[in-house]
Amino acid sequence: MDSFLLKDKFIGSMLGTHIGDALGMPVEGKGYEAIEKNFGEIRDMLDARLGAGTYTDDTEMMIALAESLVEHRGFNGQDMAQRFADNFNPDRGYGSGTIQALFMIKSGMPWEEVGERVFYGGSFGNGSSMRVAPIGALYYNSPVKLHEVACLSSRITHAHILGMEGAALQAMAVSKAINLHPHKNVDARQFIDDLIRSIPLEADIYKPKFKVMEAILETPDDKKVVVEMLGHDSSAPNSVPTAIYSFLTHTHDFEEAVVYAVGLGGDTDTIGAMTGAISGGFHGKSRIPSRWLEILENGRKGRDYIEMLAVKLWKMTSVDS
Ligand code: R7I
Ligand code: MG
Ligand code: MG
Repeated sequence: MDSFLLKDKFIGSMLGTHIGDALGMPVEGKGYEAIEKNFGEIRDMLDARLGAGTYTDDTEMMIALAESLVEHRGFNGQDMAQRFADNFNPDRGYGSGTIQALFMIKSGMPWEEVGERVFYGGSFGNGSSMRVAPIGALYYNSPVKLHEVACLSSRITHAHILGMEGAALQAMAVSKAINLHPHKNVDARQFIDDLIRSIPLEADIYKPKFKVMEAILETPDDKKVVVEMLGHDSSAPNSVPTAIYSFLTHTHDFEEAVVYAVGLGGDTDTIGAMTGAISGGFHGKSRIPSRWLEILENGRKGRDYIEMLAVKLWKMTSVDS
């Protein structure tokens, strides 16, 4: 793949996370009917919480994860855990299990011991899936390494098998999108088949979901069925497949994919963030609407900082290969 296209895709995937997160943030927790009734389609970032275009825990954790990968030229569990804890801003809205994990890290507990203590055996929330765009990018060319690092990064806060498999699936979906040419049509069934073949799925939850997904690929406008079948809550099994579906049913356009994901209601910032990561990895930053890029928060760790991290990850792939 052309190196500058690859760079555009790395940036697209990480800014895509920020965009989906910020677009979905104001309506997190609302149903699709309530969103339709009160807002119609959400195509512009609304002023809520810390302001229009601001990110939540999804992007804040992605930033910490990317900082750690860059600093250590790969995975370092203790450092990544520490960065999650150091970057933690409670005003951004974190899941309760992750807050517990971050306090255990802050108290000095070794990172390998933290994840399993959350919810007595590990969380299956989507908190470790929403932040993995940098893993999908850095290891776009090394699926075995991608799988290993996605699982390890999840273990820090989400040690449940469903949390780890969700993170691995989401990271692999990002890497597959990065590997596809943005001007060619995507074969959705092929994408799904490749995806489930590339992750060793032990738990019996994701595979049947992907079968259902194949059956409803032609009817994305029936939101009731999509939400009933795939889910839209903050567990990984009820949100990672939903994000992949949002991308696969709207591969032609970044904006349409993310607007659709947010319009499904429920965990809108996170399903938006994960869809944005995949779709942004497919299209690249250059095909993301400029009105969205312009409104993203851009303070010390905002839009430009995220782009800089993406460029550093891209440079790591060209040096190593
Ligand atoms: O996964 P997590 O960081 O939450 C992420 C969500 C995203 O929507 C963010 O935007 C933010 O709003 O929060 O936090 P967790 O608390 O680990 O998991 C999220 C939810 O998954 C929990 O609140 C539970 O409802 C559910 N969950 C579990 N419930 C029971 N038993 C996850 N694991 C378990 C479990 O083991
Ligand atoms: Mg969030
Ligand atoms: Mg959320």
